[in-house]
Order: sequence, then C-alpha cells, then structure tokens
Amino acid sequence: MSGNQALATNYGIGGVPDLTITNHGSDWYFTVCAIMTVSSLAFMGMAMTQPRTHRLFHYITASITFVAAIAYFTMGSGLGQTPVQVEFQRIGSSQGLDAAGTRGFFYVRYIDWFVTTPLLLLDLLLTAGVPVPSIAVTILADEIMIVTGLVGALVPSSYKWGFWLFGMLAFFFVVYQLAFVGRSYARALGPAPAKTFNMCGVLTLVVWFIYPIAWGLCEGGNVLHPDSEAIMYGITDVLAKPVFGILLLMGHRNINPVDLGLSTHDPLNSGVQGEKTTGRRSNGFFGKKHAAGTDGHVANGVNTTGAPATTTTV
Ligand code: RET
Repeated sequence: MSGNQALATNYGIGGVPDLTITNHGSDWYFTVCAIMTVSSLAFMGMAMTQPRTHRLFHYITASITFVAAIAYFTMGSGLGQTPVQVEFQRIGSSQGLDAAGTRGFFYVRYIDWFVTTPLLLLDLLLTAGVPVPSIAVTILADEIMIVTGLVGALVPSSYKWGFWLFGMLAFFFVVYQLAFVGRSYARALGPAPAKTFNMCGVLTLVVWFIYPIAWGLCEGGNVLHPDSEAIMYGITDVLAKPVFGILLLMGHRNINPVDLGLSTHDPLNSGVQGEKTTGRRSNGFFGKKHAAGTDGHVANGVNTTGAPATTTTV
C-alpha cells in the first residue's frame, strides 16, 4: 500500500460516490495544500518586515492561501465531498468514467472560494483605489457567482446549467469592474499602483476564465475524471492565489497605503510618520520612504495634506 492512507481511512464519510479521486488525486491535493501553507507562512513573514500600518495586503493575501490550504487538506483527505447524480453517464469513456451514476462533488472548494474570492477582489480593488460602493457591489456579484456554481453542481438535472448561466452573468459584471472601472482608477493613482493592478488584474482575468470551463467539464458535464479535476483546479488555484499574491506584494513594496486612501494612523507608534526602522520602540517606526500625508497628495479624492495620516476610506 502507498504511504497515503487518507482515502482508506476516511472511506464512506459523507457517502460513497461511484466515482471520486484516487490516491493520485489525493497526493496532488496534499501537494497543493503544502504549497498554500508555505505561501501563507511566507506572506506572514513578509508582513513582519513592514510596520503594522503597512500590512493590510499581506494579511489579506496570507488569509487567502491559508483558507485554501485547509480546503486542500480536506480534499486530499477525501472529505468535503458528497455524491451527486451525474446528468451525463459516460458509458465506454476512455477516462474510466463508466461507473459514474454518482460523482463525488467537492463542495468544500466552494466554501473556500466564498471566503477567498472576495478577498482576492479586495486586494485588487483596494490597490486600484476604487470607491467602496463599487468594491461592495463587485464582491456581492462574486458571491452570487460562487453560490450559483455551488447550487448548480448539486443539481442532477439539466437545470444545473441555468445556475451556471446566472453565475456567468455575475462573472461578467466582476470582469467589467476589473477591466474597466479598476483599470481607470488605478491609472489615476499613478504608475506604481497602475503597474501592480494591471499585472495582477490581467493574471486574474485570464485565470478566472478557466473556472467556469472547468466547472463545465467536471461538476457540470462529467467529462473529466475527478483526478483530472484535481489537477485542473489545483493549477488554476496556485496561479490565482500564491502566484497572484507574490506579484501583488512585490508591487506593494513601491506603493504607499496613504496614496490608496488607506489609513496609516497608529496611536501606539505616533512618532515621525514615515520612519521605518527595525527597532521595536514606538517612535520612528514608519520608514521615511512612506512619508505619509505630507506631500499634498490627493489620494482617492481625500486630500492628505499635512494631516498626520488619518484618512480612512475603508
Ligand atoms: C463557477 C460556476 C458558475 C459560473 C462561474 C464560475 C466561476 C468561478 C470562479 C472561481 C474563481 C475561483 C478562484 C479561486 C482561487 O483559488 C462558480 C465555477 C463564472 C471565477 C479564483
């Protein structure tokens, strides 16, 4: 027997689908779990090199990969799935799909996405300095997209595609907010936020388009084996989360949160704003590089001139 006993140990929990992942799928899910865990630790490590006021994007991004790590642990263990009657039984398929009256549907993936996709959008839209109402409605559309995908995947009849269609409508709204609204706001903020937003935004748009296709081939159409489903979603998730996170956080090394309209007020460390040192004492903790709110810059419609950096728009 192979070293990975997870599927055997958890066999039967949540029901026994006719078709689900094998040990190969399980091994791969655990591999992605490790990638997500290491990324979370690395992002938290990067956070610690910054003053507290400059850690928002590190914390958001580390939370995204941490939640994903837990979801991947669940799936590697063969848990977080339930049998769903397939609409298309692929008799005689070359991929070993014959058996499938029911297919294991990993609903835990959607719990992960429900938490993490809004955080990814928050990362992007805060970087672009988009107004809060626009961020809120984009996140709402995103949640609709995820829930329609979840409900559709649980429906055995052809009506599942109705849910997919509603999800696509919501998705196109999200795409519009990123490709047009976000891009315009990022450009107005200056070259550093624009560059970071464009790089991470393009990655996001390209990678996110793979998800509805994967849904069509896996939860929807039962075309791909659950092991192939694991690989397809696993690769896209690594691109959408850790790779996205590295690019975003590298970009933020050249962006001052105050320029995004984000507060850097810190009563515990109210020394010279902008002084960043490695010391733990309270004064002078905020690097000169980040001389906050003293340059007359108008960030996100809020003039930070001379104020001790207390602008708060989120
Ligand atoms: C579903 C099906 C319904 C239609 C659409 C979908 C799109 C899902 C997306 C998911 C993104 C997930 C990410 C996860 C990160 O790890 C729900 C599959 C459009 C875009 C980025």
